[in-house]
Amino acid sequence: MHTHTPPQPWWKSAIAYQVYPRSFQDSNGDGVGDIPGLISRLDYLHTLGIDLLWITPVYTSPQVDNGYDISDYQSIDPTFGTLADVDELIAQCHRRGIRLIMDLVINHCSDQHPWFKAARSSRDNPYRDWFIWRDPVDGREPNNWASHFAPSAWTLDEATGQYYLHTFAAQQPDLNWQHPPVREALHAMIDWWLARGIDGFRLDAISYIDKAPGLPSHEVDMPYHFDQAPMMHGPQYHAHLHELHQKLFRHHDIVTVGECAGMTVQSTIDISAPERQELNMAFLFEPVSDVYAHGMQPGRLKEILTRWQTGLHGKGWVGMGFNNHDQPRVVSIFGDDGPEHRVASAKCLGTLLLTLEGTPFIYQGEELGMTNVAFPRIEDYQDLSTHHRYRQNLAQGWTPERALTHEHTYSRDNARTPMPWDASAQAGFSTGTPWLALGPTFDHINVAASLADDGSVFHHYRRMIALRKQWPALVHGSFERLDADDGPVFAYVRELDGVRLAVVMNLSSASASFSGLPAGAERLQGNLPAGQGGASAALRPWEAVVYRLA
Ligand code: TEU
Repeated sequence: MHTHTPPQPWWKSAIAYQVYPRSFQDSNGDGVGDIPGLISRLDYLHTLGIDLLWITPVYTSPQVDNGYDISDYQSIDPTFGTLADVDELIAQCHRRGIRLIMDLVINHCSDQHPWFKAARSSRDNPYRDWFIWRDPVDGREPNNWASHFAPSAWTLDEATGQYYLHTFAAQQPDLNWQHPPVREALHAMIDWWLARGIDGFRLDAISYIDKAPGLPSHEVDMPYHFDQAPMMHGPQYHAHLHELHQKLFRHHDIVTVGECAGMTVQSTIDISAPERQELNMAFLFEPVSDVYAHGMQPGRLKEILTRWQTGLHGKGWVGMGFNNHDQPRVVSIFGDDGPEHRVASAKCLGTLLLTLEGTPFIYQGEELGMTNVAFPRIEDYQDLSTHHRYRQNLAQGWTPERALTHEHTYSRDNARTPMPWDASAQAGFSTGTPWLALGPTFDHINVAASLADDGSVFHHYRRMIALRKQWPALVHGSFERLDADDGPVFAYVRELDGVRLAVVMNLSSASASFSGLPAGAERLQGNLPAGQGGASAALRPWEAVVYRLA
């Protein structure tokens, strides 16, 4: 049928799903999700229709940052299981036609990793240069860089009298990528994982592996200033990525996805264009960052998505998603999570995700329309970045109430509450006490109820996934806007080889009208029962419809 399309790599048409293993399914009653639990739920993911699974870190770790502080890259934390469990997970995924990618956290490791323990043991230890050390300047930090999770990006090692650099928590020292033995050790580790049969990696915080030469202070005269610019995209950045590609990635049929900060269309092309031989794609974060900063404004979202869709087409590729384990729930910040519009807005946002160019990444529970939680006490939150930000906000004079309310909206734990499987005690997640409390909505927002209800968010995601698999135009087609203003209606056409699909949606909780749909459009899928449709349609709140154009 679509004979003009050149062969395309499988990962462009894949539908990805992210699992946060700690919160997905516990199998042994310790309150923490694990790999056997995940394996027991693969049929559910298969029913949804996904074919690429990304799991966040399950390696041995003190769990200061829930596994993003790794103390042994080549073993599995007992909380999650064993290497044999991972082998079983790979096999069970592959049996279902699901590829598995793992998190690659190589900007930093744990301060409990043997490399760092050796490095800090003395200034002349052979591992010293595996990390980034500087002498104090005027009795304090070598520069004014702030960490994501601590006031300063530097911590003094009292015993040896020098500071080490950590872009994230003090327990996550940055590896020194300028030191060749570091790269060699990481390459050997990556090779070992690829030989186990995994299908690729999500590269954590990868933009930070090369810093500005000389580690210059920010010009702002503050003791700790948060500005990522000099902390990333150093002169060797692309060379390091290219080296990974040359030595490792290109020898396997895998996919590589970068978690890159501060990306533009051009810098995404520079990483993901095939001829660059670096990564296959980088995540698109600008929509989420913008809604964070400005609240949901349809006009802004439409401008951002249009710029990326048209700018990358034929040149680069993104991982598309509005949710992950670091972000509040998409229905709560982009949509309307009140009782009246939660289901429609979650389905509308799912329609958006699954009709844009870029490999869609669904985050666990998004397909249920899971919402943010509002825990009553700051102690109820587990995430270290939530506590860091709370302390910072108190220090600048906020009341505890205001600082807590802020976390109700922004805490990473919004995304990390356990997956609600049914309405039973602990939602079928665990027979023990969950490590993080369930959201209060699990009595009605859960998997069992969603599977049983043909009108659920789940079934809409399932149908939209099937539609994307059926129509390559939704994956590879060009993008052209049909609406021309900054109002709530977002309408666009995806076209490939003469097949034209139109997507029309109302990104608001009020009715809207749209008159730009060409006559004779055939409705393929909608998120509400079919209405009048036609050339001059009234769109109900959060209505989203996919049409085939004549
Ligand atoms: O996040 C990298 C990152 O830049 C984060 O600061 C992110 O912007 C922030 O969490 C939003 O609140 C990655 C992981 O996704 C995150 O979970 C880890 O904590 C972090 O790296 C350190 O490994």
